[in-house]
Amino acid sequence: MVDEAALASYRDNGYLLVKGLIGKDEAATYRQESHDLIGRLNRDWDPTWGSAKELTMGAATELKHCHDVQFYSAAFARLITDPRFTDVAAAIMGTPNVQLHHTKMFVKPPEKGSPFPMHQDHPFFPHTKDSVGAAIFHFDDAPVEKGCVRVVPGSHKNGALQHETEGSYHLPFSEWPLENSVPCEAEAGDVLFFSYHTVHGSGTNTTDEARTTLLVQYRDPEDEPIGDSHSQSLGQGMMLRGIDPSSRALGDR
Ligand SMILES: O=C(O)CCC(=O)C(=O)O
Repeated sequence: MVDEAALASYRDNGYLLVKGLIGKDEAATYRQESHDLIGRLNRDWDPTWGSAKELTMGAATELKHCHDVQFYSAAFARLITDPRFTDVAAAIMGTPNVQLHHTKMFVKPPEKGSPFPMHQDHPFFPHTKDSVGAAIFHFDDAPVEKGCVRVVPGSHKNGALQHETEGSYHLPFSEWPLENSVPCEAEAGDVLFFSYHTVHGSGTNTTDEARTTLLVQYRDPEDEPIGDSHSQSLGQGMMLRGIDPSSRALGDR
């Protein structure tokens, strides 16, 4: 569980790195699960944003990923309902109820793991009450050189910002350079929480080791999506903690 000082820091900065939320041995097991899954999928589609080339001076980079991992391995279903995680998400939102929006596992391959331009998650899936948050589980260490996630502290207080749309939603590079953000270096087992209004991105993995993470987007079940963008994610609406007080019929989501 997080204490009041940590919650105050989250409210102030828009992010919170929770050290050792899961153990290093557990993280190593999930790392193996992730890499095994990527191997089984054997996909050649690369989700690197078109706009990422602006950060690599045109050099090609690579990203491996899987959405909705809990539909491929029960280990991930256990992780996203683990109270060590859901208790923090609940405390951050100030509600006992935590609902799944979607999950997304990323492996940034060695030497050329793709960066992410600075952006908010808000334009991808806006909601009426702005409760939506991300939790990034680190399954291996993520120093700056591995392209750790970077944030702009306090940027969530600006609310929704205008994004450019070419090559995925991103903020103008001149106003929001990656270098001006704060690197959130993490160790295996750490989890980074941030609001969908927090401006964030990440650098290129230039090391000889992969960076392996699982991003879980969650929300208050009483927070309604605006429009139906991103509503196709499998398992969206699953309760991770507590109940859905709205008790909307499943087909109405
Ligand atoms: O994993 C990362 O480096 C950043 C991912 C991200 O920002 C996103 O998927 O919105």
